[in-house]
Amino acid sequence: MNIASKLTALLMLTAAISALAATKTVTLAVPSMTCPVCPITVKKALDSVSGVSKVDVSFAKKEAVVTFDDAKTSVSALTKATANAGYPSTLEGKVK
Ligand SMILES: [Cu+2]
Repeated sequence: MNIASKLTALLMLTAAISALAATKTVTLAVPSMTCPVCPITVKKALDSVSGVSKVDVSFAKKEAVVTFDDAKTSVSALTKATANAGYPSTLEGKVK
């Protein structure tokens, strides 16, 4: 193998690894938020999940938009975290 093909192989491997550890954004429906203070609790619960980089909770829409590293956490870990905080949630739409 010459250097050029070794480099190409390395680049392909790097691309494969970063494709595995992708940043995803999901919207969770959190119907049990009943007052404007609830989103604070939901945000705290989601922020504490390792791998989560961004949380936006909307009380008006009763949903949480979460950005996370799917190599470190999963949608089920996120819904479990909100449920443990007293706010069961479900995935809305698709994982992007
Ligand atoms: Cu509340």
